[in-house]
Amino acid sequence: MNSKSFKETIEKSSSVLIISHVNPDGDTLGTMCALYQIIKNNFNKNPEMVFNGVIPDIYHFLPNINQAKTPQELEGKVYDLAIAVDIAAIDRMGDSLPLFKNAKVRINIDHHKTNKGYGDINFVRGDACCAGEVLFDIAKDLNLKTDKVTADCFYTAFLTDTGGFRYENTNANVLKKSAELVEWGAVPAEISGYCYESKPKNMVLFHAHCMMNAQFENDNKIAYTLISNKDMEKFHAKNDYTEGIVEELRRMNSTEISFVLKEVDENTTKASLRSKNIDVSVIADVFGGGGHKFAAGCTIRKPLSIACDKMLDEIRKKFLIDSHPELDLGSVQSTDSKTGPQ
Ligand SMILES: [Mn+2]
Repeated sequence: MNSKSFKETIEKSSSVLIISHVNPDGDTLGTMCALYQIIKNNFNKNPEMVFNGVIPDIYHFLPNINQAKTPQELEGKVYDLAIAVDIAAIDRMGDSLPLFKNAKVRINIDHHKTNKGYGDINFVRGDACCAGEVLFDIAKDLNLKTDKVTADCFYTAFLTDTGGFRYENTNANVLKKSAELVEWGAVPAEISGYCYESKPKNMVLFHAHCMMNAQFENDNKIAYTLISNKDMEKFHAKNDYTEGIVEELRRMNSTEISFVLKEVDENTTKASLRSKNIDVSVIADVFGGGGHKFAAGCTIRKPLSIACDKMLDEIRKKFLIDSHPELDLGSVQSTDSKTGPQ
């Protein structure tokens, strides 16, 4: 899809809504705020933004984020144009979905390879490091006016979706574009400080607790932890406190696959998976989820401990094949001997 259709569609829409995904992260929020600023700067329109769930405290520094509204506040409104950012599948819109569906025209800006192109106009590029990069390229292509506010928002998307410029999606182009954002006024140390050095004390202690409860299988190649609602209550943990734990488990030199299972209610468990070399999106897919090769997630309609057995079973089933000798699943121990978190 060419950038001209993006420009023309915005030009002829008098009301525009930008939609971010449930459990918002730095990419969806950064891209949403960047787009908000771009539309104000270049099209002389007042777009609206909608978020679902809780905006993590660390992202409250994002310019204009306080303008974002909840789907409840916007209920019943019909927009000329709705733009989804960083949303792999429509169910990731949560309560914002009716607003997207009811809009006269829908644009989909994303970088998830599993995105099926649910918009009327789709800008989906699996090669981009973040949804922010897809929008950045459109903005450059159209020669749109940008400023420090836009740069801060874009930089947050680039920084967080590349794990601080460490993941495999970090390449020369990503770094060149990030350098350009610094030229526009983004200050790397400042934004890294907000994103990575501002955890509340309870969150750090909660992470320590989850790490102490970690379980290991297959010579420590599979690392995981279970988080119950009791654990959450004990640390007064907000929903976003679970962010980063699955990456911490992957950080160990022995880990090939890490996952975190979080109790939603007695029959529902949320799973996050990470890996170093193995495509974990195929595991998430088994449970109706998806994501990227090395970072995926899903919801399992089972209680926490049963979901855990199912997850381990699926990992074994998928990778108990010759093509993954690195997992050496021959040495898997029985899951019966596990002790879960108290
Ligand atoms: Mn993203």
